[in-house]
Amino acid sequence: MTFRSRHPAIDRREFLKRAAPVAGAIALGGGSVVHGCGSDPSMPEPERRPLLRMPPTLEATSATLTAGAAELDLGTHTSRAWGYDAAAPGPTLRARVGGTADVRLLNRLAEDTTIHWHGMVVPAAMDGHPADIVRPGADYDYEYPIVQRAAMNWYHPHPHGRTGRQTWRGLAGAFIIADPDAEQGLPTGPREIPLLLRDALLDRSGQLEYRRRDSGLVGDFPLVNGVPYPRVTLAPALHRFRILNASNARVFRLGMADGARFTLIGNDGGLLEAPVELDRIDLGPAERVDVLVDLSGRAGTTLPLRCLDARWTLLEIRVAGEADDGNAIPSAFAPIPALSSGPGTREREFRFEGHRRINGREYEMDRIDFRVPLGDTEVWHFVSAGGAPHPVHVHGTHFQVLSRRGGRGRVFPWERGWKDTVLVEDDETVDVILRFERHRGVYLLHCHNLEHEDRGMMLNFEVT
Ligand SMILES: [Cu+2]
Repeated sequence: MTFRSRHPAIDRREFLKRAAPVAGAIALGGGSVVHGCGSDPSMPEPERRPLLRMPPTLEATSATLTAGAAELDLGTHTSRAWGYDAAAPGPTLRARVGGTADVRLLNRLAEDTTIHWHGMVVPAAMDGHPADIVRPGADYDYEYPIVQRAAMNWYHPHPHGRTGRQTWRGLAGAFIIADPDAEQGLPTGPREIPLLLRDALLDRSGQLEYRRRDSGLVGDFPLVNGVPYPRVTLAPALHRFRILNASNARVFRLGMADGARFTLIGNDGGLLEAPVELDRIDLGPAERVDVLVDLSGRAGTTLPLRCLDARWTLLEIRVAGEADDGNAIPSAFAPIPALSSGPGTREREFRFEGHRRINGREYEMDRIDFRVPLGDTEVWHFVSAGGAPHPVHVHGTHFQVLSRRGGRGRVFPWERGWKDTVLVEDDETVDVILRFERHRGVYLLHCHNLEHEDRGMMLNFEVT
């Protein structure tokens, strides 16, 4: 049975009746911990799981995205939300390496917004910088060539001080850059499945709720492509999952329930050099992984994709149907040349302090905090100084992770190759090497805990 939210009084009564065992805890809930979750979620795991939805697909060569109101279908009822083209998450954009993106944003919200193309190397004026604001009722044409490797990137708002709320309300979508040559032999079509993971909170009337929380807003139940605890039925064949952590502040510890292994093949910056067998991945906000799961020979079984530390079954995969010979897991992909430093390599240190400062400073939109010469290779050190985890994100290029000192003390398989976001936990320093090769102009370095970002944990730098 479902009910619609057009009559708030009835909806609220109905919701409280359905959610009676947990309703009293909602006002007290919403723990500030990033790992794990409370025991009284505002949307409990249902006995009958709703079907996984796929966001609609749009060719990025000529697209229009309208930012405005949307409805989130939670299975038991709908919640008001925001979305692109009335969908949360918004359409999955697709483009090819060597092609172009030409996307017009229509801002039909009642407040300023921008679109940032997370993971895309674009000219500064196309990057959705907070200074390039799009007013309510106004439009903006984002147009740029696709000059980077195939990968799953994503798009979301980046207006200063409002990114957390707008993204939480539902403004986010995947952007898949394809390269048929590099990706030869990998599952496509219905065997390639984008999974946008996030967490959420509902208020007492069952509506999606944003709360101000300096440490980062963490929800108490998961949404996968906008659906709470969904199920999907897949054929007994190899599948490719393109997974994005689109949450504001939660780290997802991904794994299969019975410890089954899966094959990591890529991350933020595209394919790794070789597949890696894993039973667990820690995915911080804004990070992506590209994973193969072999369902052949598993017809009639059910595989739960779990968030291990929150103890959520994010997605129940039911295997059914005819087997086909399909795809095999490749043994290797293209080599990734390592960036290397020398005696003259410039180094910079960035200390992420508490919930709002980098190197003692809060963000100011008109201040350039440092300058980087185009084409120079540099080593940057990201230091956690309280308030972690800090998922550190660099605009305008990708980097390679050299080392992690202190804390977890190692570079994980999902941090190899090219990255644009790296997770820095308490007592850690993460060293990365990078080079800006494409565009001059003003870009951002910031924490992708969106509440940290909104409170000022962000710097402007200019590539000169
Ligand atoms: Cu942070």
